[in-house]
Amino acid sequence: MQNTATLPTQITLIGAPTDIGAGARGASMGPEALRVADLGAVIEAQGFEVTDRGNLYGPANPWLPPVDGYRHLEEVTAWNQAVHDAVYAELSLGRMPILLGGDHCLGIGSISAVARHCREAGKKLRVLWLDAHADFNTHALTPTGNIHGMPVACLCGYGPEQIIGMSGQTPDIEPGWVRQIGIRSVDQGEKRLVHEAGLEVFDMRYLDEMGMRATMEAALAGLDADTHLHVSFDVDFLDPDIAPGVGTTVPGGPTYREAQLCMEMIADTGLMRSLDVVELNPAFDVRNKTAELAVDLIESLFGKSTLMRRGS
Ligand SMILES: [Mn+2]
Repeated sequence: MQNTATLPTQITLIGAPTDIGAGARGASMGPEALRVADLGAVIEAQGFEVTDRGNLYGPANPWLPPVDGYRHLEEVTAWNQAVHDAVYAELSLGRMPILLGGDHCLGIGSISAVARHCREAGKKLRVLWLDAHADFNTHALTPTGNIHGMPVACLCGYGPEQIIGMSGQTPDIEPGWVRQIGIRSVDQGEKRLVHEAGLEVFDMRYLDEMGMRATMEAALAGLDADTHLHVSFDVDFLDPDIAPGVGTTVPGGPTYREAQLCMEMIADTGLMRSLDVVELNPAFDVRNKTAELAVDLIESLFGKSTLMRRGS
């Protein structure tokens, strides 16, 4: 259904060049790869005004083993605080922030900022989590200690003190505000916690049986003009055949056409107010093709449709 709401006209790109929460090095090169693939110009061509604020600064990656079930907790905290402040500042200006990751641990800073903004503005929040993974691990459940597998749990209040409640309230968000799409790799203990918390997951089995259209209709149900829609786009959501440039490929993801439909249906709502693009890893990519694909899909998020439609 076409919504009458329109997107903000001013868009801000924020680079966060780090792989501090990841299990492989290289996501730190993600922001530049997206710029090389012309992200800013592509969004401008859809009729928006784009400002690139450049990159945030944070601690280097010391590449150490986990301590008490977390790798690099101190550095992860610093990066997320920087992301939180930058995203919140853009929302306060009435602009739409696009976070260029960086690994998915940065969703903690980004979405806690969105939650803070929504609380102050009296808006409802819906988070679409496009990912191969549920990212709902805790230090007790994680096999690796990599915090990029924990952001949804942290936002829902399951996590270390330093990185929960960044929005000024714990939990930052309710599990019921989240819809996860494309999930196909969940650790055993994590699965239990996902069920306990009541997270709504549209996994690949659901997608295969119902199709992308019915999946997105369900994930987008209940939105209204007072809803802030946040999209957290982990590039490993996509099938690795079309998107090899990620650190944690999982076979059996959405195809090019399914991903396009997903993005177009989000665009049709007119309600997207913030976006993360994370886990793009140029070290695993082939001639920047995954970055180009991500930009292509973001173009659809901003309203480019494959077919001409009446009234569009
Ligand atoms: Mn993820």
